[in-house]
Amino acid sequence: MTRPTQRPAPGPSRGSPGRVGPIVVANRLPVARVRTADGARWERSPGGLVSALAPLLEGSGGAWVGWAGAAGDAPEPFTDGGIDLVPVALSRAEVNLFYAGFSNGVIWPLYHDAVRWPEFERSWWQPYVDVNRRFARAAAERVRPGGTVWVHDYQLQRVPAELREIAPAARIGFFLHIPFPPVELFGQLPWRREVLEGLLGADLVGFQTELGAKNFALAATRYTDAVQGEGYLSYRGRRVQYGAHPISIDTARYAEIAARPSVRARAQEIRRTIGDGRRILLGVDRLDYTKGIDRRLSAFAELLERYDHALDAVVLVQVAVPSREAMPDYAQMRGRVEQQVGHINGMCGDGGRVPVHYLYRNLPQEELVAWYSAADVMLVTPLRDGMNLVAKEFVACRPDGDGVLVLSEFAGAAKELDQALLVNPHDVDGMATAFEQALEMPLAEQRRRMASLRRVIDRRDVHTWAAEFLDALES
Ligand code: ADQ
Repeated sequence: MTRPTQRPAPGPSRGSPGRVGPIVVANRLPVARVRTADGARWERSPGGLVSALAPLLEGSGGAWVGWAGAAGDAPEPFTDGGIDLVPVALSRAEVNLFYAGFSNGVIWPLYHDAVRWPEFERSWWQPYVDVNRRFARAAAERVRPGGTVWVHDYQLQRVPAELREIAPAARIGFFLHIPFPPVELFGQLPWRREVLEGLLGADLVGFQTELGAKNFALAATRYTDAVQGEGYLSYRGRRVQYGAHPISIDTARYAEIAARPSVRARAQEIRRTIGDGRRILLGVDRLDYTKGIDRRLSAFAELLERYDHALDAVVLVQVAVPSREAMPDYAQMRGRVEQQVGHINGMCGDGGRVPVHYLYRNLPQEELVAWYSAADVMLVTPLRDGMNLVAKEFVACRPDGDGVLVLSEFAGAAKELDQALLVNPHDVDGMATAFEQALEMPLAEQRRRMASLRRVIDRRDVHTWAAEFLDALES
């Protein structure tokens, strides 16, 4: 794991001396326990959320409330890298019922347009409420009167209301990292009112896109006594702001890594060895059924059929990060993807060269950036995605301004990155055509599109995102 570089917080209002930092509440703490030769130690987790929020918290009187990742008793609160960390305990049963069950078996599929059927298992709801209450209590113990609490994501939708009960003077923000579904789908949820009431405990509810924000407001006015105002909801005598606050990446950090001589050399090596005269198409995803890896592989197989001498022309590298491996849906998905890779390579490979390289692992950040830099075409084709940071990371790692991004119109990122080649990930033929178009795109057009994409992530990086959200919450 790489340790994110600490950057000063942007803007005059953030991180200023004497300013009290927020209490961040997220399912996971920003550190993970790693084994070492002489025991174990905490290591800062990589990722945009951690690098955006860490500078706001360090030595600020703020804190991060979250689960440390192991079932059973929680460690005592401690400080790491200048951040006060407040571990919340989850029993083995709660990891199954609250996390794997309700969060990932009901909310995750339902909010991703039910691309898998959500299991409305009744015994999962109460553990979800109980665990959310525990997170709220831990936050309430830390927050000062009038202080700010920023709650994150779909595992903790009841926290704002639970927290308001016990800390009514707090400023409470909630950000949903995944989509908020259309009301016709959301309405299927047997606990729809309780979930909405949970969110309505916040002063500001943020979404990745305008559509998510609209879906939420419609559901709230339909299933609770919230009343629509001009850009806000009136709810039980309070004003609940809501809106789109699209997350971004640490653009400067990715660009800096991509410019390192060692990374450029590694990218050259990848082109020479894996590319070997062929154009490289790249996919990088958590192995999740929402990411559309299977349909992408089908579209690549279609492309191979269309190309003469395909084996000498193109290669697909699919990097898949292990994810939720204990859940049957995920294990099946992995099996299907690996079978498909085997099938394509068996049909089209020649013993020496294969058309698909498949890596099932986490990569160190420098290695990931080298892959982004080496690719000719980046394939980001989820069936539904809140944002998709991989699309933005690819753009940040193209210092020469070449390369093509093929992007699903169902990723939140498509709203901002509209100069990508947008595709419908369900349309295998259409995707194969877009892959062809990407491979044949003249360099001048690649550069023109890439410059436009780059402007988007230069204008709004993850630090701007965090600062804007907190400014909106505290104003
Ligand atoms: P995710 O569903 O996890 O996030 P995404 O936004 O693509 O999806 O983020 C994945 C992260 O994992 C990226 O930062 C990427 O660099 C990293 N990663 C991918 N493959 C890797 C590999 N092999 N090795 C190491 N790192 C790898 C959820 C939502 C998204 C939303 C984010 C942030 O589902 O829609 O964009 O939160 O809000």
